[in-house]
Amino acid sequence: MQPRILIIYTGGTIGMVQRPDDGSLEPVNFDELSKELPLLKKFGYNISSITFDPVLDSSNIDTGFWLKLAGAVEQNYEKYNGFVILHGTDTMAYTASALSFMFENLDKPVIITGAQLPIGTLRTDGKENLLTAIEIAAAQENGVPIVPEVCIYFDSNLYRGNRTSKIDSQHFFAFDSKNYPVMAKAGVEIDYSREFIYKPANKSIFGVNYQLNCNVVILKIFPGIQQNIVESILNIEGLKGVILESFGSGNVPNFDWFSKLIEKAIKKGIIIVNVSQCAGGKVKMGLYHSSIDIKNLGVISGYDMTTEAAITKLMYLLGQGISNNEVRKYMTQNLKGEITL
Ligand code: ASN
Repeated sequence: MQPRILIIYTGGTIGMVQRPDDGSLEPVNFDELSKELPLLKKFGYNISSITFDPVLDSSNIDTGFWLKLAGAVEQNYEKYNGFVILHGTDTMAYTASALSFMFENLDKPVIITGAQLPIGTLRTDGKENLLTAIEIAAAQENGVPIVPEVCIYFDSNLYRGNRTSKIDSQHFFAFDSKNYPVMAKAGVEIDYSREFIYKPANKSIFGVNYQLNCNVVILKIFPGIQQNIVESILNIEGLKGVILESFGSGNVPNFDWFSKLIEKAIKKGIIIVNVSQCAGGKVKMGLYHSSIDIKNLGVISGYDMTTEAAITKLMYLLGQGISNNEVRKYMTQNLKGEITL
């Protein structure tokens, strides 16, 4: 039987054209986009598509968009062998991370891709990205999908979605995954690194968890950060969780005022997770004296999680109506391959 693939087009540069009035790029619908791709028929797959209304520059997405996207996969889950999501690159890593936590018992490929140049332009990267993403979404071995994960495919590389960050806005090599190996490389053949691909252990029913809590913030530390700024952030009404983007292996200024503000926030029940500003490596609180205080105060280590994975995981866990202790516990456990412990 022909593989059945659903393309979900949400927007992004891949489907953009220049506005006649000011020359800026904005997304158009999938009919326009598919005019550029008569090649799709050559696959011999059964390919259907749905287009989001409105199509979006991915800078405009919010958690409502994730619910809608996850819902589109859920409604069509049984009918298709794999899914390709066309998405803007700017927030693609956040969406990939969020979906990885929202999906339960995923056993089919969900491959997210997009482009740095619109598909209608001559030198576009969108054609290769889309065509290979479709091939990966359809790839099976003995009737079983090769990549049953939420992934980002971009510029010849297949990445685990929740390990990926956007690292370049100008070049086709727009994404990287410093702390987890590439899961497939597309050259003459698509070369899968099977040892790095998740294999679902038991067959449970696929579902989506739609509960997210957005009362979270990312606090990036920098030399010169002021007490009143940190104080204001940590006192935001209703704040439940903070991703603290620290230096190097988890270091922060060990000024007295800083430690006191962290202590007060944790005592109020705010969960603080330490991730590094470095793209590679991991948080090791206590390695340097400059992270001992926050460790003792109860800041949680995010180990080698990306900021994108950490913030979406925190939204997901805080949405589950579980105790703070449980949120803290699961934050430091590997839920969807997002963390190396
Ligand atoms: N601004 C665009 C977006 O994220 C960038 C892109 O897709 N390359 O929608």
